Formats: sequence, structure tokens, C-alpha cells
Amino acid sequence: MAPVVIKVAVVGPRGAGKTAYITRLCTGGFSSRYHPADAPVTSTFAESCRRPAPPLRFKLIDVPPGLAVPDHDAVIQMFDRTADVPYESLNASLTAGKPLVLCGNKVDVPGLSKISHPVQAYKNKYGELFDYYDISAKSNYNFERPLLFIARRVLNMPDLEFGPSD
Ligand SMILES: Nc1nc2c(ncn2[C@@H]2O[C@H](COP(=O)(O)OP(=O)(O)OP(=O)(O)O)[C@@H](O)[C@H]2O)c(=O)[nH]1
Ligand SMILES: [Mg+2]
Repeated sequence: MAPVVIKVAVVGPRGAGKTAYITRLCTGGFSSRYHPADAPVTSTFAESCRRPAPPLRFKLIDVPPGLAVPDHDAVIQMFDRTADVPYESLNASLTAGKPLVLCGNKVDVPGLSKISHPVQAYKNKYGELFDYYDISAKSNYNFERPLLFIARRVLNMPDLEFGPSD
């Protein structure tokens, strides 16, 4: 079966962990070094699915803040669970009719306080196209869950599972 391509824009403030998350998915590595990005970069993460779902090619677009977001099918909005910065609402044109996953990253760090983001307000606004996950690019906690949610919504296959196709 030919792979289905899903373009995912990964947005969020400086230092949230966008690049670390995408690198973790696409290469399996993690670096504690921080290199602020200055232009969008697209990387590919391939995943097979149990039948009858097709294999998937996620095009993960790492978009630094303040830059135009390239064409996409879904959005991951990331923030840093260790930094209590005010959340930024998303431009409506970014998410219109598209799956949106909010990710609170760096949950490997001990002693985190309660999440400050009004997740329920997002749930009310975006409904079934929205989900929230605590994640960690460092420890891999929940790291494939955002993409599983997106795949299920984009393909309209609520039971889709990643894994070998046979
Ligand atoms: N402890 C911990 N640190 C993380 C995690 N994810 C990223 N970091 C660190 O946070 C810093 C910023 O991560 P980046 O991925 O570069 O952040 P970014 O969102 O791409 O930042 P910009 O390119 O400036 O927009 C780096 O030092 C990472 O190593 C995580 O899950 N846990
Ligand atoms: Mg970056």
C-alpha cells in the first residue's frame, strides 16, 4: 500500500522543545544543547500501521515563532511545562478544520506544578479535533501519542493503531 503523507506544523514559543521532539522522532536521539532555529525545517517520520490503515509518512515542520507556517494538515502546539509563561492563542487560519494537539513538554523534570494552560477552553473551542498530552522529548514519555491522534483524525479511522501491518 502506498504511504499516506501527513504534514504536521509544530509551533510554540522559543525553547519549548519543538526541535528536540522532532529530532527524537526522526533520529531517536536527544541533545541537551539548545540551538534556536531561524527558519522552518521539515523532517520525515515514517510509521507503519496495523491493517487496514496504510503506512504513514509524517512531514514534521519545525516552525520557530514569528514565522509564516507552511501548508499543513494538522498542528502540534508545544509549550514548556517547566516555564510558567502565558500561553499564546493560535491564529484561527492555522487550525481551521484541522486536528490540533497541545503538548506540554519536559514532563521528565521532577516537581512540576499544575499545568497553567486552560486546556478545557481549547477542548470547548476545538472539540473532537483537539487533544492534550503531557510529553517528554527527553524520556520519550507519550512521544508518539500526538501523531497517533492526528493520524486517526486525518484518516478518519478512530481505531487506527501504529505497528506492523501483518
Ligand atoms: N528536560 C528536558 N529538556 C528538554 C526537553 N525537550 C527539549 N529540552 C531542552 O530544551 C531546550 C530547548 O529545546 P529546543 O527543542 O531547541 O526548543 P525549540 O522549541 O526548538 O526552540 P526554538 O528553536 O528557539 O523555537 C534544549 O536545551 C533541549 O535540550 C524535554 O523533554 N525534557
Ligand atoms: Mg528549534
